[in-house]
Amino acid sequence: MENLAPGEVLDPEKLSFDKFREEVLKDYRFACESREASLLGRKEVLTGKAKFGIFGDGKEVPQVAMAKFFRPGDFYAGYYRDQTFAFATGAATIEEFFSQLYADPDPSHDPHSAGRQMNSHFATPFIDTDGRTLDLVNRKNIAQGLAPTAAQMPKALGLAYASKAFREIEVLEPFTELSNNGNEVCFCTIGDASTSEGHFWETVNAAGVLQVPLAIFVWDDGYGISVPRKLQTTKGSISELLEGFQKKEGTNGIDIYRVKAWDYAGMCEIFETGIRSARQTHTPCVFHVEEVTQPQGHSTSGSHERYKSPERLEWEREWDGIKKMKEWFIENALAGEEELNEIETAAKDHVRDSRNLAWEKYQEPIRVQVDRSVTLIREMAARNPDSAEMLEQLAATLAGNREPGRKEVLQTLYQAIGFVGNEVGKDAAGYYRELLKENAALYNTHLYHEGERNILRVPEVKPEYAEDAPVLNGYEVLNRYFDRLFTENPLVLAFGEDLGRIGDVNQGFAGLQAKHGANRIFDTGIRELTIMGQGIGLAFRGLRPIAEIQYIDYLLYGLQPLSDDLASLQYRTAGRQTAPLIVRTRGHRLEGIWHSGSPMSLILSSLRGLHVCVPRNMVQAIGMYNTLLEGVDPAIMIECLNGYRLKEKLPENLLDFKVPLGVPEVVREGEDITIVSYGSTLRIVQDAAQALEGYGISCEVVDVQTLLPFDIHHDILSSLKKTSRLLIVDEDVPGGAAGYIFNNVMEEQGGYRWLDAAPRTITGQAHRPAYSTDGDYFSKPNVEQVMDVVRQMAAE
Ligand SMILES: Cc1ncc(C[n+]2csc(CCOP(=O)(O)OP(=O)(O)O)c2C)c(N)n1
Ligand SMILES: [Mg+2]
Repeated sequence: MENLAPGEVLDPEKLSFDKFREEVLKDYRFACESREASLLGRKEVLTGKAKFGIFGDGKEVPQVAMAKFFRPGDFYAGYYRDQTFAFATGAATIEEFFSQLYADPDPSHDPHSAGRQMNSHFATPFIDTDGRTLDLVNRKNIAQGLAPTAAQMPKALGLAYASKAFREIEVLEPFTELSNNGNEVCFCTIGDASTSEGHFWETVNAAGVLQVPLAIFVWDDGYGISVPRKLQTTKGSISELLEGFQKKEGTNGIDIYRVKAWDYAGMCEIFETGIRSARQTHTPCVFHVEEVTQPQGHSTSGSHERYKSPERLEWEREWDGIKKMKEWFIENALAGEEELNEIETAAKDHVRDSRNLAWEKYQEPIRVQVDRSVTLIREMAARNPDSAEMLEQLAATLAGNREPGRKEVLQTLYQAIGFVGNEVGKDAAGYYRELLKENAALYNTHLYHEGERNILRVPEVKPEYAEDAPVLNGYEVLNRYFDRLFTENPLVLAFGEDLGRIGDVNQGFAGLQAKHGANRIFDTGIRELTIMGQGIGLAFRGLRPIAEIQYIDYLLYGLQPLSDDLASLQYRTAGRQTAPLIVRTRGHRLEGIWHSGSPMSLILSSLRGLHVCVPRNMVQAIGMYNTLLEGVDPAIMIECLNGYRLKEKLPENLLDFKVPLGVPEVVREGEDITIVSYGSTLRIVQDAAQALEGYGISCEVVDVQTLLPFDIHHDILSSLKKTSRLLIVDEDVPGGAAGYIFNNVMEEQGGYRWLDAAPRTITGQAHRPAYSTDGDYFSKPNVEQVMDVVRQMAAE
């Protein structure tokens, strides 16, 4: 195919017959290899060499057709059925497929997830080890999938939206390594049953409104595990249901196509049409791929005979895509049965060899560990005749294990050392510790970026103030900052509900859309889930989006992609992918049940993998934005809702000063008690500290500034060493973020050793905050409460 760009459309009339034949036979080979990988993969699970398997059998032919139109620069966001697509696009090899199935933690064996993901979750690198974005426009890009159904949808919207941004935003023109005039299509796949999720509908609607090059392939095999289509989809047809979205003359919308999964030639033709239009005109499309089969059932966890009728099973055998593709070759005299049989045999051999190689590579380092452990245990036995028999038994069991894991090695060593003690078992204990370290590197790394752009390497730069520095409302300080930021940094985009025209509900962006363009600062529909997805996708593609959740109380609507996808992304790709999205929101307290939330413990539990910034005012927030933009990790910024109208001095070095993450600030020095807080309650604490002076109590007030990372230098401990008393104040629920801080100071920092009085927390009430001033006073921490507790503690 030397005359064709990779992924370019085949036109039989332009090609010689031989070349055409060669190309379609290659597709047949990919399909056969993929089927073999599914069959063998299932066996590996059933014989115990792998723990779980989910395969793409039955979906091979649509995927080789789809792969033909996937070009360098394009993106894929899909789910666990798409191994054939990964093979056909060159994103994965069969050997890698098996390495992932075995959970091989060596990233050179499973480069997609370093053994951290279940099988068929592929990923191509988006950044290098130093955090630099790669030349994505020259690569076929696979955004790693995830198990939650339809979770690929929100980010797919963002991946497609980036093409629109690159095409329309003038200041992005120089970034030719990221985009070629927005010609990149995002290919998105989803199962028929998963279209029942809200994620699907919100994404389709947003794509129809925004007009972005998103191509959605629905693999309709009639089931979501055991639940049939008629219980999933109104009228039993997703394409029929989507008809109202159809784009017409003079409207926006999407194009909807219906194809049959066994019709290779028909799919090639339709996919080509839809993808070309998406690429050129940014019209989104949905391909409803019907009559897909699932020869081995859903996964290795069950058997489909339990819920499919004998007739259905018979139909699936008859309409198997590979069988039909073979018939098509023969009917059209493209190849004879013998030639096709040879391809099938070669596919079997190749898959078997790849599997063997993957297994050998997976087992090799473990066998080295087994051998060394057995030797060490036998040495201990020689030196310790009393325990020799038991030790020999342990050594023999480990040596005899035909499929040992790292876990068995460590368990055996631990037991053996237990028999003889650390003295006799000195060498084994040393080896044990070495292995713990090695395994921690394999299994517990890459939650955040660890290379050059590690956020903790960003040094502090203090704000500088002119003598006559203006004193402005907090929102005005932010507004000046965003204006400068959008002037200097072409990669930033900001969007959310009411963020464009009116410049957000608190005017941080007021007037900036008119100045910097409606394609850089813009309004979205009310759809928090896909606003987050839009941000994730844009960040994947090398941009620096700031995506808004209007009030933190509405974070729950957008939490799923943040938690499942964004927070786990660097971990589950072992650092090969990141999406440095900044989620901007506002919270803590204003008015009533849904505008006063401070759900920090919800965030702390669900968003490990993001940084959590809780600035006390807007200048601190700006310093944190600047720091975040130096790194490549995602983050959430919680501005104080009641802080926008507080007066602050405007720094001169607006774009340059940086607040380091994980470094608390002592905002008031004192001797008698350390009060730790952040965000809006910090002001309450400061007022209380001031008033407590009148009672002769000297309070040291510490602003933690960020909850993740948390006090990396143990500054709170230093304060505690001086005061010997600790009070933590915030407005999350009891035992929420205050409990988290408590745990950090007591356990991580060993703070309990310095206490002269019982440590305390003051938090919001367990119920939601009641409406109005009195409701706030009795629902959230207040000055008198802080004073009262401090006075009690001082008297202890
Ligand atoms: C949010 C969520 N709920 C439930 C599951 C369990 N689950 C995994 S696959 C699946 C069925 C998906 O069916 P479909 O979308 O048709 O894809 P198929 O597997 O048939 O290709 C379910 C319910 C899940 N992974 N995520
Ligand atoms: Mg299905």
